Amino acid sequence: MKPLQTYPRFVSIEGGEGAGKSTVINALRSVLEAQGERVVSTREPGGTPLAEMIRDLLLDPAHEPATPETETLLMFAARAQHVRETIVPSLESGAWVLCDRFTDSSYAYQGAGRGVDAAFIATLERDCVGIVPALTFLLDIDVAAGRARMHSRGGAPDRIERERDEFFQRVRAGFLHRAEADPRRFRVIDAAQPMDVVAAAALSALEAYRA
Ligand code: Z5A
Repeated sequence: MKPLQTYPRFVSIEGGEGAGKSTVINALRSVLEAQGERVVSTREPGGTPLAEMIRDLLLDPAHEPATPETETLLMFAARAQHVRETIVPSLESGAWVLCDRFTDSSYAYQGAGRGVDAAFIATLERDCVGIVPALTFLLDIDVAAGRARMHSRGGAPDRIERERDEFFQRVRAGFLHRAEADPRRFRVIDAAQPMDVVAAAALSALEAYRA
């Protein structure tokens, strides 16, 4: 079996709704850039023009409901494009890549959340993606607290955000299970803390990782 390749500057940020991924990405980016590093911050699904079009298909509530398999394959179609067009070229040019979600989200949302077989996801990961982040921050927050943040931010919920709490509870458990299984890669941060505390925890974990 072909092993997944990793790059030391490939960092992903994961978590449920309203966990504060954007806040953490901005903090990591500022510190790295202040130290003279080149940083590419990107997101999934998305990160290239074609992958952003797939994102629109995935999140638009106007479409007919996607089957779990359709949703999974579209996530991986977007990711395959993103990896080849954006992530790998950036890493090979020496930049840091800060990725808002990556394959762990597929294991959590489509696997734990929708019941798609993890072995099928692992096959897609190996054959269509081929890489894994070296460092992953999991911003963990209680489902109700995360949803309350999103609610106070306003805006119409997308197709996935319309799911029920039980779905998001399975997703949260799926993320925690992955973090527990791979403690070398994951840093779990209590995202219920104030923003500056969450950002400081991520920055100190990044510094420890680089040391
Ligand atoms: N998805 C999937 O199913 N499978 C996959 O493989 C992938 C994705 C890759 C889009 O992702 C959807 O795709 C997502 C998973 C699915 N669906 N859901 N649900 P997304 O990342 O674009 O969507 P999101 O998770 O809903 O992201 P977000 O809305 O931008 O959340 P965030 O980046 O974690 O949060 P934020 O924007 O930084 O903060 C949210 C609000 O909370 C904002 O008003 C902040 O000011 C506030 N906030 C943040 N941190 C704090 C703290 N610490 N205290 C108080 N308030 C805070």
